[in-house]
Amino acid sequence: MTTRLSHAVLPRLPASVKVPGYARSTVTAGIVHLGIGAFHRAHQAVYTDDILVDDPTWGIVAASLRNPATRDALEPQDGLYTLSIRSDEGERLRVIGSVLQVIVAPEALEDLIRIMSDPATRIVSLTVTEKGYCYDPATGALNEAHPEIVHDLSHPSLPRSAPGLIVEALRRRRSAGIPPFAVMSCDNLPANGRTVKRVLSRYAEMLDRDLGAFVREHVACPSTMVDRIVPATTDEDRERISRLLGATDAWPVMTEPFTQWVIEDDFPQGRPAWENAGAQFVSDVEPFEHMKLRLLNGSHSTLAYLGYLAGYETVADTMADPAFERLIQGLMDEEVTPTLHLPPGTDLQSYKQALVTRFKNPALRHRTAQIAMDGSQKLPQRLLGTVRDRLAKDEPIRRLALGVAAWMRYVTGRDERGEPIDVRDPMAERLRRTADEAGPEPRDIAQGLLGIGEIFGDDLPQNQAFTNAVTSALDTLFRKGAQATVRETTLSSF
Ligand code: CS2
Repeated sequence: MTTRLSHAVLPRLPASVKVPGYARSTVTAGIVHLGIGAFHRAHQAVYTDDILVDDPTWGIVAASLRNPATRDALEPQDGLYTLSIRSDEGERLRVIGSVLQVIVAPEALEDLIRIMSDPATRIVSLTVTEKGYCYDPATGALNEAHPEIVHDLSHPSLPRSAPGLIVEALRRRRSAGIPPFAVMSCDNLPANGRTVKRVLSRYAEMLDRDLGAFVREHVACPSTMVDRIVPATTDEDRERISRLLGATDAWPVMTEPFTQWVIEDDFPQGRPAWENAGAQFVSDVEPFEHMKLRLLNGSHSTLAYLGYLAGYETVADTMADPAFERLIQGLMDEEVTPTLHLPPGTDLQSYKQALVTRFKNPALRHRTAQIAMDGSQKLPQRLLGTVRDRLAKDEPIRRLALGVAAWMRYVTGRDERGEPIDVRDPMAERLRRTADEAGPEPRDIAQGLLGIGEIFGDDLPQNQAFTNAVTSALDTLFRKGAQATVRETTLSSF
């Protein structure tokens, strides 16, 4: 196929493919988005695409902080890409036009900072994953020894990290008398607005006390809860979508019908009317965030490690095993639910039922290995917060402990058949070393890994109920394997 997806081919696409309902030539940039991965393109970019008809001043200039792959795919197609919404009812296609330009930060750093410093940019949003915040996952404080932070502190006008970039742009705006943009984190961090604010103000303060105070007092960082499952695109997806379009799309994005976005309404320079596209503006995101991080992401990580170890490639394959479904249902109902303060009006039963259906979506090939990535950055907000709340009330944590133990088993780097696991994690080296040095005994491996304060803090390693539960689950995992352990856990009474 030779024709490439672009403006010129939009009128010739099949009628079933939804295309932008606005003239793209009239759209101007109002948002700079850092970290243009598939998630952003299936979520915030779609809500934005919906509102551009009414207000074309909110186009997105997106940046990749490292990798040129997204720019290379989207530039030849005028920034357009296909969103494929998949379920057992079939596949719906929609072309998204809200991304006007993709900048690769290391190649065009000055251009990026210049656009961020422009008064038209009123929001800087981020999906840079947990590790992109250069923070300590256990405390949420800036990791001052992080190599990129160390670099940026000594070269503040040539930043490599997301905090470094944002603070440099804020500094320039301040000295030019331009009000700061709002910084909107769309990552699965705990209290993502407060976390990004803490990281930015500390970094700014280390550069210059006044700048630190300015960021703390004047930069709005609304918290958000984002939700949509977005498996990585495969070559087979690329071929299928291109065939359906009749034009090549080098990087379509796969997703599910469900989507949710809850945002704290704190945008001093204005914001798009995303509520017209289904977003909810609220004054406190935390109840939504806890519900989502603990139920969805906590289950996801548990399924990812146990499912991978049991030899399942995707979440749907794992959930098709009744023992795993029972485990997740029990985890949500018995262990997570009692820790939640629900958002007003929530029907928790339907929410949880919908989660099970979403996990089982046979049309989404969401790989367990994809979710297993970066566990050191994910565990605290997905499982350990729930663990702490339950320990404080002397409540049982067997399923949560099994999730943590499965992560430990996974990061040792060898699967149940002795094959290597490609552990992708900013702490992979240290995790592997810690496990190797501990030797073959599960008890020693658990003790070694529990000693990593950036993940478990100072409190959990001291808590006997926790260390015993994790050690015993890890021991069973090593002796019997994931499948038998899950079966046993879901059959024994609590
Ligand atoms: C997943 C999330 O990869 C992961 O860690 O748990 O990306 C998950 O699919 C999203 O948070 C869903 O909103």
